[in-house]
Amino acid sequence: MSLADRIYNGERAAIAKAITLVESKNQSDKLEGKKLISELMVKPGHSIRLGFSGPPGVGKSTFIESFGKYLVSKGLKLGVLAIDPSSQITGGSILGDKTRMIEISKSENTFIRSTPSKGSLGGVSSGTREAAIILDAAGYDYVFIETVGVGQSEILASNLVDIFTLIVGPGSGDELQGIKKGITEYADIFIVNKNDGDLKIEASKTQSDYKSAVSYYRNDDINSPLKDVLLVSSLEQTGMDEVIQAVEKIIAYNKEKNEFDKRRFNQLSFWLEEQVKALMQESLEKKLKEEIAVSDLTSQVVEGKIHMYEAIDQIMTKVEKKI
Ligand SMILES: Nc1nc2c(ncn2[C@@H]2O[C@H](COP(=O)(O)OP(=O)(O)OP(=O)(O)O)[C@@H](O)[C@H]2O)c(=O)[nH]1
Ligand SMILES: [Mg+2]
Repeated sequence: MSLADRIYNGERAAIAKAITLVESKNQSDKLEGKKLISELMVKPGHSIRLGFSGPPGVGKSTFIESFGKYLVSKGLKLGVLAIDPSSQITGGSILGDKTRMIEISKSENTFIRSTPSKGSLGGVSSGTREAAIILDAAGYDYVFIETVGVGQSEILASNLVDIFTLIVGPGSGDELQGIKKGITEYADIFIVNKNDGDLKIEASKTQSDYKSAVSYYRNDDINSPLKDVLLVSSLEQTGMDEVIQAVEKIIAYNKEKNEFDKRRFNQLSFWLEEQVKALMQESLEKKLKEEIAVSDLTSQVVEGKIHMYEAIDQIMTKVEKKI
């Protein structure tokens, strides 16, 4: 049986192998991975992709474990793709997040992949998008993507998912200032985690801070389910009903407004553009090295034979000719 067929059958070993292929830096693996993804994209599954981002230590992994358990208890299949900064130290993907998601990783209905963030671009690793396609084809209902919030990465992560969620902790009012413009624009749902014990009062305060901060970005439709601010405790597994309800409402709303398909279309076109740009840059840099004597021109600049800007013009003329 082909690898694609084994994935359609939901075979775990096949999924793991396929994700390894799309994450690989090896040329022949890459080629095989591309063929596989092309095959899988012809017959997509039905999964909804949810992105979870937020500052380090806010409880993203704990939330995913807790919310994941909740979904699995409802009979749903869940795939988790985590970009794990903690495994950066060991360079492996086994010791990090998996230990924190131990319970759900035991379930037959979950597939968890934790990728070290080393070498990844802004928190989203190359291969995450492809891994989501693999899990979708394998029949998973939800695919979660966890990324650490470091500026640009959230914007990249929001480009991979149907719903993008920002998780914050109680009392993150300071961050609010910085996040206001960027992230609140991209996030569809806000979750204030750690709403338990002594932190409850602070969590409620954070919720209202966020509510007023995001009110500016809410659309005119008062019935819009977007940009709601929810309170949860991942440790006590409370607030999970509200999260799934918010997710379902947004999906239904976006589908009705044609926004759901539009987002996926835009994401695909962003992907195409990104790939072409990367390939163009690669090929131009190669040409620049091989055929255009940058160091010669540099010497001429140093020796005062030509000006810096003349050198740049000369290079650009040559580059344009190549294109
Ligand atoms: N009180 C309380 N603590 C929590 C809750 N969720 C997570 N924590 C604690 O917060 C700490 C960080 O949790 P993680 O789930 O590792 O956080 P993270 O956001 O995934 O962290 P990174 O992946 O390192 O960015 C741990 O000590 C958790 O036990 C919660 O709901 N309530
Ligand atoms: Mg984590």
